[in-house]
Amino acid sequence: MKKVYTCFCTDVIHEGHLNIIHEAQKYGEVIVGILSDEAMIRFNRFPTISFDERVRIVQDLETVSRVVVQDDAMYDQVIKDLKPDYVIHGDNWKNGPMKAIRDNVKALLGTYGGKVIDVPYTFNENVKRIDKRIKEKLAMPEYRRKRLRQLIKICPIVKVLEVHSGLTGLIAEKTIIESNGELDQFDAMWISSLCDSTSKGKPDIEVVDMSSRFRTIDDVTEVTTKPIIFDGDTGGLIEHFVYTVRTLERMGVSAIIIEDKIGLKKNSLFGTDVEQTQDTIEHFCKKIQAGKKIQLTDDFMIIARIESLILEKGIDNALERADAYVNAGSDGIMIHSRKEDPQEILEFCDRFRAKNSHTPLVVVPSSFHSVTESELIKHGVNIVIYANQLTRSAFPAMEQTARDILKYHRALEADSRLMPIRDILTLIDEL
Ligand code: SPV
Ligand code: MG
Repeated sequence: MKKVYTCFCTDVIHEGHLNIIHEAQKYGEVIVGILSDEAMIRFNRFPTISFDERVRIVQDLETVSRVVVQDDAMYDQVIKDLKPDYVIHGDNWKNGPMKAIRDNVKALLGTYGGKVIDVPYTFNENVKRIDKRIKEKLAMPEYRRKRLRQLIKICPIVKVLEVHSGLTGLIAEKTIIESNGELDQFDAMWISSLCDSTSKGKPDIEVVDMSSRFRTIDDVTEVTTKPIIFDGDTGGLIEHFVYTVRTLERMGVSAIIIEDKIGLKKNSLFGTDVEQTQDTIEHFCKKIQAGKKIQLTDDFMIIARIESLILEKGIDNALERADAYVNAGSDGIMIHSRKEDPQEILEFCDRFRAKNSHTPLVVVPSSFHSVTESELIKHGVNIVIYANQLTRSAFPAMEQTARDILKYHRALEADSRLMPIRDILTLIDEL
């Protein structure tokens, strides 16, 4: 009997999947691959049920002869192991980022005479409704909040993009690319104090109040499902910080990062060019402890950000603080630097990891931007935040358009760089 293989990355079996199996049966015995969690989050979205449950719902189908694990969105290993005569898939993989997967499968099967079967993709009202339900479940506070901890366990490094509006949220949510045969997307979103303030035309000095910052979170959560890390600046007074923690937790935010500064906060990338005061270890530990005590779930994370390198106090000072903050209950450590050379950051990470193998480490490579994700992984970093690049790319593009309209007294000259009107009209999905 011929072997027909298909791969599912789904939390529910709907009529589209049944149709694929039905078609597959016409060609031989049906083997279904279940995409691992690790591969699914790069390729599609976070699963709403466990991997074992996803295996079980397919195993229960009488029409499926065997279920196997597929560890990678690319089929290389599974095709090598199974040598299927056919690989069957919905024809939606003929376009977009998934085309690379189909091309790869076709080439692999071609080496021994196997064939690809494309079946018309089922995307009727019923399937659309199921798809929407799953997305909405992922967006719910109780699901979203715990996802950062889940991602830290699953991902070699959690990739986080700055967002400050519904629109930038959609970019973090939906951008998926294929590069060198791998699909990739961001895992989470960073509500940066710098970019949230900048988008309101205000300096990054905690002048944009918490109500306004929460409003930004609302705008983002309305249109996305990915988890959120909130830039809490200094966290403010301890008496105020506990309220911030409660609100964020209720909103479904996964983590707050607070920096060990006190008084009038200025952006860290000014370094010692402006006056900035580091908090005492004792006082900052009290703030962490107060936050940890007030939170209601085990999901929410309070991450301590160390400013010792920014303030040129050296790695020993940073390590002493890291130790104290972890002992005070901090769920993670963010270490920051404004040097272009990542050496200092990497040395901190190595020395921290030598003593502490488990506390998540976070870095924000705005100045030391040459460092790659794979280098950071080697040095024990768990979360990388691209903290301001979206804002910095949008501003010059918008400014250039404004200049061109002024210069030419019409919009024609700017138009070739702009998104087509049709695309902007259809960018936002309606409910
Ligand atoms: C932010 O994005 O607001 C940050 C990171 O706090 S940095 O601007 O590098 O200090
Ligand atoms: Mg900030």
